[in-house]
Amino acid sequence: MEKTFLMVKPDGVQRGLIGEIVSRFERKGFRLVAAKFLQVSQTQAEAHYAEHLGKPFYDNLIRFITSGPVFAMVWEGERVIAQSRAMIGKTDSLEAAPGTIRSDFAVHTNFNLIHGSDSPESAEREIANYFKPEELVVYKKLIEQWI
Ligand code: RTP
Ligand code: MG
Repeated sequence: MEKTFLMVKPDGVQRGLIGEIVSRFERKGFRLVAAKFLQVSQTQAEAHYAEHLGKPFYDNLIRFITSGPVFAMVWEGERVIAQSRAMIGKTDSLEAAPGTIRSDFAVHTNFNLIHGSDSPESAEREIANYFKPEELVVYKKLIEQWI
């Protein structure tokens, strides 16, 4: 089954939106595999946003993601990478479709509340950046036969 890495960013934590955001993925029918409340280190941040190195917003991005605690998660489910990106919405909240997390709660591109992996390769790399393999919990939920 496909896995993705999702992270409530420092602004989402400060605004008290961890519960709201986790709830959306639970209700959708995805399965929580791992979760961790942590402060992102400089090294983790640079690995996380390596693709943006050299862009004008890079320094701000690293400062922001290390500025306070985050809620990091691994979720599993059918097409979970694409579906969670759809639930999150476009990077700029103005372009995010109504009903998405960023449309419903974000105002600014730099404070867009949540990160979601954009491909299977990113998901694998990002999960490994925050979790040890043994921290991913394997279990069954009987309700999944209905999802
Ligand atoms: P994320 O990686 O954080 O989940 O967001 P994303 O895929 O929607 O956006 P991405 O292109 O990966 O950019 C990472 C973060 O950089 C900031 N950003 N600023 N033009 C800009 O000023 C600009 N473009 C991107 C955003 O905070 C974005 O979430
Ligand atoms: Mg991205």
